[in-house]
Amino acid sequence: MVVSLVAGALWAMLPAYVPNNVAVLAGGGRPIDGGRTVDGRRLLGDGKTWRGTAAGTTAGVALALGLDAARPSVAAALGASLPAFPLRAAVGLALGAMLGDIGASFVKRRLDRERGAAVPGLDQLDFVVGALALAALLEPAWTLATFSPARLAVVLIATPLLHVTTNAGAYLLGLKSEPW
Ligand code: CTP
Ligand code: MG
Ligand code: K
Repeated sequence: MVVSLVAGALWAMLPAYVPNNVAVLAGGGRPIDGGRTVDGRRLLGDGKTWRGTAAGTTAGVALALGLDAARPSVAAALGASLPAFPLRAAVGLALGAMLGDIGASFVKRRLDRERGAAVPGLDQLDFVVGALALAALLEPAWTLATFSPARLAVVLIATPLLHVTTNAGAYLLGLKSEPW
């Protein structure tokens, strides 16, 4: 019961978790804002690049396709009910996660925080909000059925914990310049 709930919630969110981590590995090159500033502050900053965003989104969608292929055997092994990903849901979760993170950078720059500055809460949940919002826009019935209130509660509790640990790990491995 609990295993099924937690496994189902995390499985549903995996295509939204992976894009940010892949962007860290693939990032670099031209920033999305092209260096533009508003009131002396960068629109988004050098931490949001075309390459990172494209690679992150592609990885999230590819992962969803892989999860679909693995779903029957994993579900049977765990005795859990796991969601399948229609393509539009996969794109919504992966691209939405990237857009949520980009939106947070926009907000951070308006608050005069430099690239890399930590904003607790925003940093850990921006991509969750973006992913769920774009999935809901592109595949509303699937999103409503997949993210039941119980799964949503698991997502909101587990995501900040996972985000903090993976980013601290990436920092210790020298992949990321800040531990958040
Ligand atoms: N990254 C990227 N493109 C994105 C998101 C992330 O290229 N859309 C890469 C960048 O190299 C970025 C790193 O991943 O520096 C870490 O991502 P994140 O912590 O989101 O960016 P920050 O550099 O901390 O910048 P910000 O303060 O704007 O969040
Ligand atoms: Mg950061
Ligand atoms: K971020």
